[in-house]
Amino acid sequence: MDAARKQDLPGNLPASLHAELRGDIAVLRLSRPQKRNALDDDTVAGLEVFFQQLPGSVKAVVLHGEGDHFSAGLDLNELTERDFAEAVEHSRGWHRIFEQIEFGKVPVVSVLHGAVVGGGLELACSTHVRVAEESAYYGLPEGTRGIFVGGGGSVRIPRVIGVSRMMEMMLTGRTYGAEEGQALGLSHHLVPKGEGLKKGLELAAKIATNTSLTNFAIIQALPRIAESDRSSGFLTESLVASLTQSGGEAKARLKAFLEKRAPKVVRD
Ligand code: 1HE
Repeated sequence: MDAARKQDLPGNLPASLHAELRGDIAVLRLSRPQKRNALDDDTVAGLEVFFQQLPGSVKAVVLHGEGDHFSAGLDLNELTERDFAEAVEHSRGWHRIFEQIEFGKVPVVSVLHGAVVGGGLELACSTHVRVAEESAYYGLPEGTRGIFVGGGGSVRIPRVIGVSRMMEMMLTGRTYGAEEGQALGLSHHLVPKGEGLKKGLELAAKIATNTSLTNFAIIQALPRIAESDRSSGFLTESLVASLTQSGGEAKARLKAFLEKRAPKVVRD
């Protein structure tokens, strides 16, 4: 790895996060396998530092987990010590930080395996592209623990699988396996055990070849358009489409296609 570029990544991360640069892709690993990558305050604060301080040279992020599980969710040890006001502040903190992931500088690909539960699923659902290994399973044990989602799960997860399904998961403690999760849209790609990171990096590399303006429009404008009323959505879409088309890189890419110098669309 290029040592000079590595210094570009935030150096002040907690031990539970490991970051490295692979070209223009930043790879962030949840590194607390002894606690199944449970998300304690230090780790979540570290996520904020990482995403806030991402250098401009980074075009996409891959987020994955060390050990047998992506994440066991909120660190339940810390939960027992909070009063009402602290709990609100804690939840609002997760909201702010996960918003930075979803509406951040660059697309984020997550690689899921083993337990993707509670806050781990909330974190996964704030990423843009999700790759699951066959070992992945999804759950929302909050219901059975006497608590509720607090990391934006009730906003994001219904947008992926629907309110009814999320409600049933929380009420009954049901988990979905990797294949079911793939069918439901919890993951976009399903790969064999041990191949998630490779696939995640491959997808991130493809994403990195898009123009920055297009990636910006996709992660910033698309979800907002989808949630606005139709007439505002159509107007915003026209403005964003015109903005992206006016870029020099877009013009060059369209010209390359018309001159038969650009690849055709091929079936994967
Ligand atoms: C933890 C946590 C945790 C493990 N907080 N310490 N999330 C949950 O309810 C899921 C809780 N965890 C589990 O169900 C299991 O740990 C797993 C299925 C994920 C993995 O099982 P396993 O057998 O591989 O590991 P383990 O033996 O249960 O756990 C290993 C250690 O990790 C152990 O600590 P040790 O000191 O006894 O070795 C566990 O206590 C610890 N550990 N998960 C704290 N979550 C913003 S709101 C979000 C709300 C939520 O996320 S609620 C859902 C919480």
